[in-house]
Amino acid sequence: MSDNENKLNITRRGMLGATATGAVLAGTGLGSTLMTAKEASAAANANLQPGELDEYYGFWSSGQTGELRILGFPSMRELMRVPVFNRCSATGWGQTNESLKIMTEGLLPETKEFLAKRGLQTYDNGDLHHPHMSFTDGTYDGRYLFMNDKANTRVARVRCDVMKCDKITEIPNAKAIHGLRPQKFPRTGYVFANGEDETPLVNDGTVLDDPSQYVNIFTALDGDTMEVAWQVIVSGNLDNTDCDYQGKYAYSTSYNSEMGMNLAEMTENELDHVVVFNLAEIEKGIEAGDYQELKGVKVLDGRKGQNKKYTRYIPIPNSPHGINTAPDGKHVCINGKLSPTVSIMDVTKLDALFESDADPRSCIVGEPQLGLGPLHTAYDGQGNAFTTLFLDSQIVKWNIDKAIQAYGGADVDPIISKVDVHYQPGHNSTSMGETKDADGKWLISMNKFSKDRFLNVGPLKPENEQLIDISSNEMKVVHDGPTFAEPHDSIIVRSDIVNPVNVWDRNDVTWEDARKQAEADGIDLEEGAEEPIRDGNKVRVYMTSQAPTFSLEKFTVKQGDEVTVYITNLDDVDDVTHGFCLGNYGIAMEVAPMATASVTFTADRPGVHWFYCQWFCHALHMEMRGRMLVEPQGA
Ligand code: K7E
Ligand code: CUA
Repeated sequence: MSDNENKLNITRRGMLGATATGAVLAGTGLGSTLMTAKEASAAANANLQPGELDEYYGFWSSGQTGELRILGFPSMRELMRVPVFNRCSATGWGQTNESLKIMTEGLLPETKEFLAKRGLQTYDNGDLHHPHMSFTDGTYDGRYLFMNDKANTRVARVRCDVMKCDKITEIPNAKAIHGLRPQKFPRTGYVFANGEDETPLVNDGTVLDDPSQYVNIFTALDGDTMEVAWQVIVSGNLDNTDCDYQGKYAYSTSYNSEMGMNLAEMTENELDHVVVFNLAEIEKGIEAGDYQELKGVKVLDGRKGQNKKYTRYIPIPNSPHGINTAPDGKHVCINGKLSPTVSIMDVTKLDALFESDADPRSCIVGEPQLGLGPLHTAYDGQGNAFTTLFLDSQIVKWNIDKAIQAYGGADVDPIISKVDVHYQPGHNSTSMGETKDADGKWLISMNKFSKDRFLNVGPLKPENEQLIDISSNEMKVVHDGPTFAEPHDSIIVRSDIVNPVNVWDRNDVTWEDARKQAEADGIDLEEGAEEPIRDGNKVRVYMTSQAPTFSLEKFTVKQGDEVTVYITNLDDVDDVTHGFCLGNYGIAMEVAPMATASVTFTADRPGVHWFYCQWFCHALHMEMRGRMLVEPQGA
């Protein structure tokens, strides 16, 4: 068809009605210039009026920024950043005693020792890819968010009542926690976490450049305690993971079944695999004592050729990446990455693999060719799937049943439509799409490159996240949202499921240590103390804050004292957060309504040092300040 004929065709089809226009334009990549009436109204929904609240929460990873982000969705307004693996200048995360406790108590002893030699208490960086909410009975329950740190092999949890991180666990034996998912049924339960990088099982330097002795480790944590429940040694490496809606199986992709150490070796095989973990058999194996204990963790052997019922290996083309269970509770899409296919696994056929040693591929019921570079798949809850095509820079909408029929030989095309995205999408997420309550309204395409979509900010560009209306067969890009370094994954949660508080509960566990210390000192945290409490060269300062004053206008310490400042915010009012920033001492922290926060430092600079409240709280906020007087040594 010539260009002219093509245009003519569009015009003629356009006469047939708005829906057909949308379909044709989407197919030609011109879709972004015209909207149907229906699409325009959906776009209007995404652009909320001032003061209007969103229908969903978006929980966004921030990749190597190391924090969790909360967005209002579909407006894409960034609401909050929750520091997790990073240091935060605004909140004092990584500096307050309360945050340092959370960041350090789950580290392995060897890591603490390693960091101490560098003068650190904890890592400063993290690489957070996969935030997922806790489940009850196949849907989000609003209790916790769990997330991985690929950079330093950790798993963290955020409390949804206060939206603060409360646990970070370093995973022993494994390396580079990447894929992470909470158990969907009956509840979370387990949190499954993949170790991506291959290392010797005991990685103490005895084995170095001998990959034949390297392994990878699959970890299940207990989501309630955040302790490691068990681990399984696997063949090949581990990339992404998911689990079923029945509570029987978890499964992970491997792009390096070859156990190669360079690109050529890693991509050598046409088929890599998915490892299926049989949760009941693993629990039986632990009960039977079929494990070795390594760094305090029970480690089972689930490698190929072990003849055990812990794992099965399903060949999948080719370096598969994302793995996503459909809301139908039956089908799982495994995204082929180097293969243009998505492999559909039927979870009801997994029992047979473990019971009768059936052909491992017998659980694959469809393998549609969708386009180049399929990475992740999301769902609308109506039998359709949405797959990101990294190389084609498109999202493809396709029908699962039709793909299964085509695999069985029927002459049907499972592909419904494609839409161009800008550019190179990795993850995508649909509203409630990883739960049984997928609602088919919205999809977010998380694109790795933004190139020319925004004003140029220099060689380092933001990523581009595109909001797509999926309420009709023609997907419609309605919004571009730039983001920084670099969200991989997100979840979109109905707002009624998430109910954070406005003001802290004074009995919160977060400042348990501060309360114990205050009690030992005979002080009420809620009242503060008029003079610092001295204990050798340790000095404790107890203050309260109430807009626009701190309870102390000054306090005096001696040069070299180890000073701990405790602040309890008595403002029992929404949004009246105070802070404590100590000038030229590098100290700053947030003190939210009815919270206690504390920070410890050495007063090694003599002289007059002002502290001030750095969260704007009152018309007299500038006046909310005081002095720390440091007597010089020998005075
Ligand atoms: Cu595809 Cu780390 Cu989820 Cu990135 S992973 S895209
Ligand atoms: Cu208190 Cu600003």
